[in-house]
Amino acid sequence: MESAIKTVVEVYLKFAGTKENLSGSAFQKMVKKQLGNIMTDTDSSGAIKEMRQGLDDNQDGKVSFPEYMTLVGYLANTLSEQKVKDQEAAGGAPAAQEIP
Ligand SMILES: [Ca+2]
Repeated sequence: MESAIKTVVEVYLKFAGTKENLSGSAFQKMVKKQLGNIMTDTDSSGAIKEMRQGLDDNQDGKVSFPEYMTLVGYLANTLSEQKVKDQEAAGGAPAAQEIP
């Protein structure tokens, strides 16, 4: 858990460089290099641009740390939902909400 949190912060700082935000091109690079296995469409610059626009709460064209954390939370949520589905499909442990 601690190493995962450090990684989330380090990846952001690596791609933000000395700036306080991820620029459009930095965000493109970050998604392509870091999220190719967890997301689809990461080879599409247009799809990544749309995703950035969806995250960009203050509409400044850049991704701030809180905006980046929205993406991390979204991906974690998607991953956990997918794991539940996989377990159900495999006849494995039921989802927590199904346990009486
Ligand atoms: Ca922004």
